[in-house]
Amino acid sequence: RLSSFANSRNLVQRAMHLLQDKAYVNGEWVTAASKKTFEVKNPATGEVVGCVPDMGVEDVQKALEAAKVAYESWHTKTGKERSELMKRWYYLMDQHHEELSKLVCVESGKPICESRGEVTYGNNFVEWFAEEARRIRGEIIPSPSNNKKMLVERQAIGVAALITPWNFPHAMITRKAAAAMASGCTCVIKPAEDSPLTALASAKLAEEAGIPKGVFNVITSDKPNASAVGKLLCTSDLVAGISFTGSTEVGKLLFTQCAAGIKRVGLELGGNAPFMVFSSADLDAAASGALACKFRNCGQTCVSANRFLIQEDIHDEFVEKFAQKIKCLNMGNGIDEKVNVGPLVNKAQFEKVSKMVEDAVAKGAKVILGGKPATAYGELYYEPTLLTHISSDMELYKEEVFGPVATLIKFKTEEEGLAIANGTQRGLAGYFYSQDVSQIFRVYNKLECGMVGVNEGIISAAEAPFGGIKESGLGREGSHHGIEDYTYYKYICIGSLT
Ligand code: TXE
Repeated sequence: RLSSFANSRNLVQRAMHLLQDKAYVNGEWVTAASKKTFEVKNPATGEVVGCVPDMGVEDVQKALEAAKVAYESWHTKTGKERSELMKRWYYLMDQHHEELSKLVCVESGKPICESRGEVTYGNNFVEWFAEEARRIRGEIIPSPSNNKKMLVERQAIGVAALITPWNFPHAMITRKAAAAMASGCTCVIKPAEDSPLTALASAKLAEEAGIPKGVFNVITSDKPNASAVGKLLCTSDLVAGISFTGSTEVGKLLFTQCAAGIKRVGLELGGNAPFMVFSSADLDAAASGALACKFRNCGQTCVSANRFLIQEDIHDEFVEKFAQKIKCLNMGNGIDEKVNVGPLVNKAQFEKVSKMVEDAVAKGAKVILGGKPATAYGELYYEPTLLTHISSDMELYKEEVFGPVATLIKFKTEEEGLAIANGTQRGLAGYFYSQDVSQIFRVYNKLECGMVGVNEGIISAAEAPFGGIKESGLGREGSHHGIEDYTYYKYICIGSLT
């Protein structure tokens, strides 16, 4: 199987030494106790690109025990010591940038140019949090009494369980794990069943960097095992906190399971981002921003624009400009440098997109471009699609489509546009284009979401806090706020020593 990975495409051969067929627990490469495995397929071609252990609760329990033991020595290291080890990990990731990018590309179907961007973005979190490890500060409280010293320290919570999705196989792991490790936590990571190979490659580099055993553990499980493994992670006394990125449905389930043990929970769930274009906007810039925001990763991004709200008087001109740009997209197997739209990740996502478009068309949506599977490329490809005449009863108005489908809605006034933008239980990202300064201040203030792009369609960076409100989640990842999910305040009151 592994040789078929190499034979099938010369371009990925350099990734071979990072390609693992075992999970990484307590510094060792291990199989599942059941000896079961599962295959990882390239969504672009359907070819098997790897095969990894299908682990169950027995295996996860061992990983948690190892992480708990490792926590004792990891959190008592100085910030500088953790920082130095993490920097070595970062340098190795940077040196293996191209191999990591190719793994991202073949296991998720993300075009290679974007996969490289993801690896840069993902590596940045390791660099950022390696530096942050040295800046986790406490406080001295002005004491009401001369006989008492009052201090506050930030301490690591313990073992962090990290459950990640397939849409950013590298960055979702580094964004969580680097923050946890910088704080002094140890991690047990369960990557998505579609994309465990990049996670294992990061483990290989952690091993080479000398990250101590038990600090960074990766367990791999196929979909049928996900709920039992998830339940153990949420209920085990060995786990201090959970961080999850994925669907709102699973996020709510994990939140409920964690409630019994009052565990720390970080949730980064689905969005339903509005992308507003006002009359005063630079329409060429808005169309370029819309293209990047919508079609990046084939629309499978939680901060992707889900509803384009266009002010009435510029609606038709914007449709024309946006359509021209969409027509220039190149679909195909993402390992080809010229491709910028790949396949959807799996059959379930493909069916979700197809059904949502069928539902919209049946309820009156007008297809300007696309609107059907792109079968000439393969099983999981869907044509870049532009729909107008969208109404609030359509599924793709209410829920994120998570595919290459742009839906346009007209609005008359700023108030009406904002009411549509905020009329959702999701609140992750929101975008708008306007050249009117007072409108910019009014609108960003009123948008109900955790992140706002103003005249900008791509907003995420290691330096900035990523996260949502409403049902889009809890907590922030990245920036100096990223350590909050993994630390707690310990107040120390020192009385007189005499
Ligand atoms: O998500 P799941 P899916 C949204 C997006 C997408 C939809 C469904 O709208 O169309 O979710 O995608 C693990 N206990 N996002 O089905 O099932 C699973 O193994 C513990 C948005 O892929 O939530 C994987 O590791 N874990 C999102 C992870 O959860 C469980 C990214 C995500 O899978 C589990 C992905 C359980 N019971 C999808 N069930 C974003 N916020 O970026 C599944 N998992």
